[in-house]
Amino acid sequence: KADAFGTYYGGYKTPDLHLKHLDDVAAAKPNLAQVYDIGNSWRKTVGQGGHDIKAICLTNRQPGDCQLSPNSTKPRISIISQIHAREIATGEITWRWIDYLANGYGSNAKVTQLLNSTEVWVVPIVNPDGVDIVASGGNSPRLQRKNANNTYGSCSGTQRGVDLNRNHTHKWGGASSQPCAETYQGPRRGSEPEIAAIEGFFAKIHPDQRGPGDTDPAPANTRDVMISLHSYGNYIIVPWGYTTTRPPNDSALRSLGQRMAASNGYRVGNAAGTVGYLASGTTDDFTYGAFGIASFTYEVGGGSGQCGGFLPAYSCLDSSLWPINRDAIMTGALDAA
Ligand code: ING
Ligand code: ZN
Repeated sequence: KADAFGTYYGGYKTPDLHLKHLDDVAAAKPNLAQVYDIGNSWRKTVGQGGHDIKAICLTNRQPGDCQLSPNSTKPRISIISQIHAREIATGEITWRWIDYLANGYGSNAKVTQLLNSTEVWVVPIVNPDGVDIVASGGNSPRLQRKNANNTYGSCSGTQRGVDLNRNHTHKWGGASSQPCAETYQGPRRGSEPEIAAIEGFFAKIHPDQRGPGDTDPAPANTRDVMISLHSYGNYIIVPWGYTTTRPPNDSALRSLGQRMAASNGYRVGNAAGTVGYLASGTTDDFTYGAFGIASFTYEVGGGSGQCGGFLPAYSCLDSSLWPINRDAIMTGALDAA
């Protein structure tokens, strides 16, 4: 299980440590950072432990900046990670991204330019209950993908839970309806508290351009960007996930995807053209479909070797996973700026 420092498997952090980190950064850099509680994990909603889900906003704060309101003066980029618990490199990348911005402001020219012009929102742990399950394995992390909701079906071990990246409300319903499946979509669109939290958060910070029902897509919001970090495969995935049909903004989405991929070398395409399967109810389909935001899923890391798979050695973050993805995210963020 997690050690006394709240780390596991060579240095990866527990949800408690991630939440404390956000508060520590905001306390150390009050002019740059602000933290918001955006909702609860499933276990917290049923009184079985669990966690808050929190977002941090980073910018060179002027009056009116970093508010949970759609009327920002600065463009916004959001980066979220560990919606799938076992994809442990992704939370470590956002941890380091937060520190990189908070510590680099005023000394690193790109960071300074970014935070002078843009609000950077980060939700490092979207699925904290799942990450607790992963960390409970200590040096043999448990490969939990889904959340911890055990009220659907009678499943055992890591079969329990809802795949939060199939539970979003836009074009929901094309994934598995079997509760014990890895890609169980849940009984209803947005059924899970983690998805209510993250969707409610996005709806607070972006003008809601949804048409009636599932109208595809919202009018383009060419200002804001969303990146959801997953692993693995070395891909930058663009909408749609639920269909092979290309969206109206396809060429603009792929063009920004290619500019980001100049740093990490990842292959850019839709789900069908990268991972090779369709996925309904994903985060990027939701933020693109509901708000018209340029939305991307990164699949960080390859499929084999000590830096591949769901559990890359912690040292892999230093050698490749962190620097190449930091620079790719920076390209996307500066594009918003
Ligand atoms: N991969 C993503 C998944 O949720 C994905 C792939 C993301 C497809 C977004 C389409 C859209 O299955 C992992 N590793 O979770
Ligand atoms: Zn994933």
